[in-house]
Amino acid sequence: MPKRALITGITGQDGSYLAEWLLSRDYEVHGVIRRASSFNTRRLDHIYEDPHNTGVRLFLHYGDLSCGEQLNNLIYNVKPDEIYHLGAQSHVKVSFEIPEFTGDITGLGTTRILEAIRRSGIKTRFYQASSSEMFGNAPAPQNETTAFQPRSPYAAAKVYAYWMTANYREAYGLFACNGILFNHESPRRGETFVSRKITRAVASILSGRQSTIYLGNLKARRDWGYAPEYVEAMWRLLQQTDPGDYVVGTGENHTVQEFLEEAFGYVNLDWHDHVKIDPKYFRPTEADCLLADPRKMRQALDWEPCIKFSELVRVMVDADLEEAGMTPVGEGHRILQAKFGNWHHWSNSVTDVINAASGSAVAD
Ligand code: NDP
Ligand code: GDR
Repeated sequence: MPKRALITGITGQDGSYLAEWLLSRDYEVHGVIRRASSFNTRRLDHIYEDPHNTGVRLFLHYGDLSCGEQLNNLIYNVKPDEIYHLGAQSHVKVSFEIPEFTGDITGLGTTRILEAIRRSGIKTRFYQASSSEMFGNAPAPQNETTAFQPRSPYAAAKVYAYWMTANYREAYGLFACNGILFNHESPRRGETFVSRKITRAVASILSGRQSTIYLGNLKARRDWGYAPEYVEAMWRLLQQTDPGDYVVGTGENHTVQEFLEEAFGYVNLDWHDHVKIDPKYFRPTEADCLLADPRKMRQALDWEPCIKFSELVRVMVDADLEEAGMTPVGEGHRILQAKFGNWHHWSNSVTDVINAASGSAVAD
C-alpha cells in the first residue's frame, strides 16, 4: 500500500513542491483547498489529473482552517499516515493589518488539526510549519534552544502553534514535529514577498513595463534558501524514529539590499537607478537579523542545501525573465541542471507553473 499524506496549504509555494516530492516517492497525496470565486490552483496544474482517470494519486478537498468540523471529517475519512500542516496567513506585514484573522488561521488552525487527529484516534505523523520569525529579536545565529522573541502578530501566532504541537506530543504521545524553517524562495514564491517582488521587477524593468520598484527596509537580514530543498527536509523530519523540533536553514544570511545587488547585477542593471523607499512597506516591529544554526538538522537528517544565495537569485530572475517573454540569461537553468536532484527540473517545474493561467485543477 502506498503511504497517504494530507497537505494543508497545498496551493501555496511549499505545498505545491511538497506534493510533487511526495508523488515522486509514490505517495497518495490529499490536499486541502479553499473555495474561491476564481481558480487558485495554478501551482498544481502540472501535477493534477482528472480524478475519473485510473491510477490518480493526487486528490483535492475543500476545507478551511477556520472550520474544525470539516477538518475532523477530512482527517477521519482520509486517514493519512502523514499530515503536513502548511496552511497559514503567511504574510508578516499583512498580519499587522489583520492580527485577529492571523491568530485564528495561523495559530488556532494548528489546534483544530491537532484536535481532529486526537479525536479521530488515527495514528498519523504531524508536521507543523514553524518559522524563523518566531525568533524575532533573539541574537543570531538561532537554533532549537534559542528563546523565541516574536515581533509580529504572525510570529506570535506561530509561537502559539509551535507550543501546541509540542504539547500534543507530550500530552497525548502524538508523533508531532516542528520544522522551524528560515526563508525559502523560488519562482513559485508569492508575488508580494520581497524576493519575488524584486525578481519580477527586474524582468519588468528590462522589458520596459516598469521603471521603479518601491520597497521598505533594505537592512533586514534573512537566511534565504531554495524552497524545493526545504520540502525534502520536511519529509525527512517525519521519517525519523522519534519526533522532534528542527531548525532548517542555510547558515548564511544577507540583507535585502544584497538581494537587490545580486538580482539587478545579474542583468547588468544598477538597483540605485530603480529603487525608491516607501515607508508603507516598513513594519511596526521588524526581525532585524535571522540566521540559522542548522547543525542539528545536518547531523540528524543528513540534510544540506546545495543551492546558494546567488544561485537562488539567478534561478528566480531567469524564471521571471522567461515569464515576461524574454530570453533568460541562462545561469538559472544551468544551476538547477547541475546541482539539483532528479525530482524537480526547470522544464516541468519552474516556469511552466508560473506561466499556467488556467488554474483548472479543481476539487469537483
Ligand atoms: P504560502 O502563502 O505560499 O501558502 C499558504 C497556503 O495556506 C496557501 O495554500 C493558502 O491557500 C493556504 N491558506 C491560507 N489561509 C487558509 C485558510 N483559512 N484555510 C485553508 N488554507 C489556507 O506559504 P508558503 O508555501 O511560503 O509557506 C508554507 C507554510 O510555511 C506557511 O505556514 C508559512 O507560514 C510557513 N513558513 C514559510 C516559510 C517560507 O519562507 N516560505 C518559512 C517558514 C515558515 P490559498 O492559495 O487559497 O491562499
Ligand atoms: P518575511 O518575508 O517577512 O521574512 O516572512 P518577506 O519577503 O515579506 O520580507 C523579508 C524582509 O524584506 C523586507 N522588505 C520587504 N518585504 C516585503 N514583503 N515587501 C517589501 O516591499 C519589502 N521591503 C523590504 C521586510 O521588512 C523583511 O525584513 C517570510 C514568510 O514566508 C513567512 O511566512 C515566513 O515564516 C518567514 O519568511 C520565514
